[in-house]
Amino acid sequence: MITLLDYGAGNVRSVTNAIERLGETVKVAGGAEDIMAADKLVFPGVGAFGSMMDILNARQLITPLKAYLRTGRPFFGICLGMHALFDFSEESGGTPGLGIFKGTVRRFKTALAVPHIGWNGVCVRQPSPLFSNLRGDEKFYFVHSYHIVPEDEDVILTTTDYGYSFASAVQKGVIVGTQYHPEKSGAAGLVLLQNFIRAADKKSGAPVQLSSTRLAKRIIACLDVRSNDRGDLVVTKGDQYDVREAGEVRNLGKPVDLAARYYQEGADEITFLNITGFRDFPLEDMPMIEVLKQTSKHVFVPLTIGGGIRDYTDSTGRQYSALEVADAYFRSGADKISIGSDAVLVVEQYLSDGRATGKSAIEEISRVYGSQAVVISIDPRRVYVDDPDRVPHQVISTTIPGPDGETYCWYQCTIRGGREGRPVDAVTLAQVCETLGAGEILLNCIDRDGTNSGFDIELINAVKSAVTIPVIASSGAGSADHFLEVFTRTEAESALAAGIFHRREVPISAVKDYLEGQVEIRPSRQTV
Ligand code: 1PR
Repeated sequence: MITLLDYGAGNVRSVTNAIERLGETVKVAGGAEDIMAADKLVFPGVGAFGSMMDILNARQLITPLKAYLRTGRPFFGICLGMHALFDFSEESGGTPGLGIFKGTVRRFKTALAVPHIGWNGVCVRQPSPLFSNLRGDEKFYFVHSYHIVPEDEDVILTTTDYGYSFASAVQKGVIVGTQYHPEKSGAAGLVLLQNFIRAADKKSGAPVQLSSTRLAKRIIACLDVRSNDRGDLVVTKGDQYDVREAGEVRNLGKPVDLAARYYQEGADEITFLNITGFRDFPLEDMPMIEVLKQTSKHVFVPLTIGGGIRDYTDSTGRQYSALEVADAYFRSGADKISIGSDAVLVVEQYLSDGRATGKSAIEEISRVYGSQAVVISIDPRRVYVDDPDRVPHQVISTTIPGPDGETYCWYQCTIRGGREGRPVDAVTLAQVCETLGAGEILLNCIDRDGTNSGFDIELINAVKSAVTIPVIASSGAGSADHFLEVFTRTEAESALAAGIFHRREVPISAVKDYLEGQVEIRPSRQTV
């Protein structure tokens, strides 16, 4: 039996699912007695360091945790659960940590995008039971803005490079911690977790010793989900956002089945977009919650969910906040939520007031779950202009002229699934959302969606150069070569596609095999 410490703000479902998949039972620890009775304790942390320590304090869990850690029983801290072991974190001023390891937790200081999101490698610095049956050159899933800086170099189990080398795992006797998420790192992550559970006492050296690591470009499969006219929840796909063919909603499969297939084929991440979320009440739209619960039982890579994340009032007059909607999604297995329409309205308000309210969905969700959990999904379309000075928007010069030979355009944001254009451009939207606390941009393009004509490189470069958070390039992929193009002609951290994967025109593994050796990726051989 594995005891899982749940302090209420994290996604413990994924870790529970991964442990149960390995045939072990999980007891979720609610109080001090559970901690003291545990044989093996796993502490997955999500959110911000300060709020985590405040909750542990308020629940009087600090003393039992320290006592547990002193008794020589196995402990596995994941991400923030590892940060908690240190003296303090820059993330929260003076709030002390558990002080089991001497050292601090610092914010990344690098010109690269922060948060550090995605699959990166590890340089294994000492023999460890955790690396039994692993080669040592696998990639694991990271998502964080802060990293540990141990005073004692001897406790460093692995290092990883992101702008510079940082400690990505620690080990001291039976206490281990990883910055990466084993529960989200596919097959390699499950082996790591199994090694902890099975308690290999024997330390084993990884056969491959990397001297440096590189973050992989991510390949993301996107599932646009809605009910069809018969009321079945289906994966659909639009042509420039029009999902009907001969009057019927296109039906390309069942969400849970398709997600499982993409996991097997090597997707680095899976995104569900509830495309009618703008008009449905998400918490009444329970099928999406069920889709997440079912998917997260079998799919051990990050899951993002979007659609309908906003404040709303239901038919009985009860009010829900966007944070409550997000809470429900995180509890059901989501790692990130994505906000579309609401982000545009928030940015319009911000631009008109000249300041943040502190109460928008972006601000509230990122405050509780961390910026890395908040993705902004932008649905822009090109608007051509003759003269860049005649519109109050960020205009680009384009090599793809407009219908009247215009050589400038701006990218108009839309809401309600592309149905309504708004007076804000995609570049400004991305910048303001970053200021408000968003951690990633999912950059769609209505002009390219479903066309198989390749990504809009000009759009991606315009947005990517305006923000410091990661950007997911989306819309238009029609071949493996389009992925090579987007990764060599832009700085996008990941690329997302839907149609070519749903129609089996190019499987994810074929995209990866094509990219291998040309672009840093998580190889398909690691995704078994
Ligand atoms: O506005 O917060 O409720 O969120 C709704 C979400 O649903 C938004 O993220 C929006 O992008 C999405 N959405 C709404 N309507 C549609 C539609 O297609 N009618 N889908 C829609 C957006 C775009 C991509 C697509 C890529 C790749 N789909 O995600 O998967 O363009 O496609 P391709 O590779 O086939 O070209 P809210």
